[in-house]
Amino acid sequence: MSQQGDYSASSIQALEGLEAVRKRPGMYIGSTDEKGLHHLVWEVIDNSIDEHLAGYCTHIEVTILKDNMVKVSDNGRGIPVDLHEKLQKSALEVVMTVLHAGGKFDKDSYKVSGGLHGVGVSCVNALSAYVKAEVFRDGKIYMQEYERGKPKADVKQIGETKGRGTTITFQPDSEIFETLDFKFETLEERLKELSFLNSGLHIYLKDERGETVKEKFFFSEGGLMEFVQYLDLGRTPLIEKPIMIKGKEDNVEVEIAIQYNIGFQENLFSYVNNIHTRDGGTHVSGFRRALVRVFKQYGDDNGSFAKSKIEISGEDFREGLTGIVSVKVPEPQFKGQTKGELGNSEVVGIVSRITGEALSAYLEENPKEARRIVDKVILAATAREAARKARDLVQRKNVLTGGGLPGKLADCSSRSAADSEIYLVEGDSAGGTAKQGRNRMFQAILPLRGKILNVEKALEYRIYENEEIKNIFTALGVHIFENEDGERKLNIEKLRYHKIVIMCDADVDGSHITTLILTFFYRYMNELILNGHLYIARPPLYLVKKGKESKYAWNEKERKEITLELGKGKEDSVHIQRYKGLGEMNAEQLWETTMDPATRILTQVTIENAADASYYFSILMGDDVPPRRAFIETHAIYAKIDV
Ligand code: 0RA
Repeated sequence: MSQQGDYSASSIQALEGLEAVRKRPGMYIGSTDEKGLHHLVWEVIDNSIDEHLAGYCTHIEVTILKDNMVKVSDNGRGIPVDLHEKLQKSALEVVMTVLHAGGKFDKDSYKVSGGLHGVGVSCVNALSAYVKAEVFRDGKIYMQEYERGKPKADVKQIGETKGRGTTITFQPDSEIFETLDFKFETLEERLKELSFLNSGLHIYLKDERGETVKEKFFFSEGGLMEFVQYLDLGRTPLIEKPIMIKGKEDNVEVEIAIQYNIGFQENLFSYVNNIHTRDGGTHVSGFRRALVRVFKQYGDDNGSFAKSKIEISGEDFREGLTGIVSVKVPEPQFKGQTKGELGNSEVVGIVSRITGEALSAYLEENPKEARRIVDKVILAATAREAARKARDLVQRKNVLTGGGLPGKLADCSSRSAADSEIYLVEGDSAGGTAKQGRNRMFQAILPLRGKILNVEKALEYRIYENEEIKNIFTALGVHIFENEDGERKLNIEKLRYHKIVIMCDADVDGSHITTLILTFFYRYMNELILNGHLYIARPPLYLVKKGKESKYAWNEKERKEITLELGKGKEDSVHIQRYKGLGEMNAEQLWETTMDPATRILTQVTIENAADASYYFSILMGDDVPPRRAFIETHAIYAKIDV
C-alpha cells in the first residue's frame, strides 16, 4: 500500500486530451443514455473508494442537487495541488483535464479503476457542462471550476480548513446525454452494494430535487457476512452463520462469504476491486474448484457419498449456495464481450488455495454444519437426477410427437426468428382477443392459464411437470442442458422468437402473474434476459371519450392532459373508462394500444444489478413470509425489478 506523499505532481503523466472524450463518449463511458449518465457518478465515487482502499477515506456523501447536478464529497487525501513540473500547472488541473492522469500508476495500490470504469474524473469533466472541484488539503481549501472540460481560471486557494478531502460537483452536458435524470434507486442500489463491499465505510445519499429531501445512509460493519445474510433474507438458512474466508497472497486480497439455504438456487456474485463481474472469471473458478474439492473429499472420507449410491457432480455443491466472492487485484484484466469476466490466470490458484484452507478448517471445526452440507449435496444430486429424467421425458415426448408445438400456441407465419414475436398472454379469453387482433405474419400468441408455478419455491423437476411452463419451453423452441462442467445452459440459438412479450392485466393479479413469469425467466432462462429478448407489454390504463373522439392514456398525467384536451378545459364533459383487464378491450383496441409496433409501449426487461435482482426475487417469491410482507408494505412491487 502506498504511503501518503508517494504521489507527487510529477508522477502524474499527461497522455491525451479531452476532446477525444467529447467526440466519442461511448468509447469511454459505454453509452450516453441513462446508464452512461450514471457512469459519471460511479467514476467519481470510484476515486473516493480508491482513497478508502488506500486507507484514507471513511466517509462519502453523494447528493443529487437541483438542476441535474451531483455532488460527491469524501474525506480522502484530497487531489494533490502542487505544481506539475512538466505541464507547469497545478496537479489538480492536470487530474481534471488530462485523460488517464489519475496519478495512481502505482501497481501496489488497488484501483477500482482498470478495465470497466477507471476512465478518470477528467472524463466526467469532459462530459459535463459545468464542474467544480474543491480540495481540502494541508489546512487549505482549493477550488477550480470548468466548463465542458476547460478551466474557467487557475486553481485558487479560497479558504482554510481543518478537514481533508475532495468535493466534485458536476452537471452532465445536455449536448452529450440523452437524459439528465438521475435515478435515486440506481444510486441507492450501487451505494448499498459498495457499503457491503467496503465494511467500515460510511456512505450518505441525499436527494435535494423534490420538495422534501430524501436521505439514505449505508454502513456495514460485517461487510460480506452481512451482504449474504441480506441476500438470503427471504430464504431459510441451512447453517447458522455464513462461512467467512479471508486471505492475501502475492498482493491479491481474497474475501469470500458463503451461506447455504434450504432452497436450490445458486446465488453467487463476484467482484473485482468492487466492480461486479457478471460473468465470473478466474476468481470464481478458483473458488468453485476449492469448494468442490474440499467438500467432495470430506463426503468421500466419511463415506456419506458412497452410502448414498448416487453420483455426485460439481453442480450439486452449488444448490442453495449464496455467496460473494470479492477479490482485490492490482492489475485486473477484464475479458469477454462485455468485459464482465476476470482474466488474470494467477488468481485461480490464489483463490483456490485460500478457499481450500479455510473450508478444510471450517469442516474440521464444525462437524454439525459439515453433516448438514453433505446431506444437502446428496439431496441435490438426487433432485438433479430427477430433474434430468423429467427434462428428458419432456424432450423425448417432443421428439415422439414430431417436435410438435403446443396446441394452445397460435404461431406466426414468418420463419425468421429475428423478425418474430411471441406474446405470453394471461388467460384464455385475452389470448383469444390477442389472436384476433395480432398481425399473424410475425406475432405468435401463447395463452397461459391462471397463475403459473412459482419456481422460486418449487423443485426443479416440478417445473417440467407444469403444463404452462412446458408450453413456454416448446413454443420458444429452447431447452436446458448440462454442459461439460455440469452447468445448466440454454440452447439459445434455437430460440424461435427474438421478442418475447409478457402481456398481463393492469391490475394486482396481473402484476403478480407478470412477476411469476419474470421469476421463471430469471431463474431458468436468464440468457434470454441478458440477450435482451424479454419485454413487458404495457396496456393503457384509460380510454378517454368525448363524442366520436377517443384517446388512450397510459398514466394519470396523460389522463388529465387528454381529459382537458378533449373536454376543452371541462373535465366533466368527457367519459373515462378505466381498463382493468385486457378482456375489456376488443381485438382492434388491443392491437392499436398494446400490440401494434408503431404505437405500443414495451418495456425491455434488464438486470442492472444482479445481486439486487436476486434479492428482490427471493423476497417477493421465496419461502419466508415476514420479510416479504415488510417489503411489499414499503415498496411497490415493481419499484426495483427494473422492468
Ligand atoms: C490523484 C492522486 C491522489 C488522489 C487523487 C487523485 C484523488 C482523486 C479524487 C477524486 C475524488 N476524490 C478523490 N480523492 C483523491 C493521491 C493523493 C496523495 O498522494 O496525497
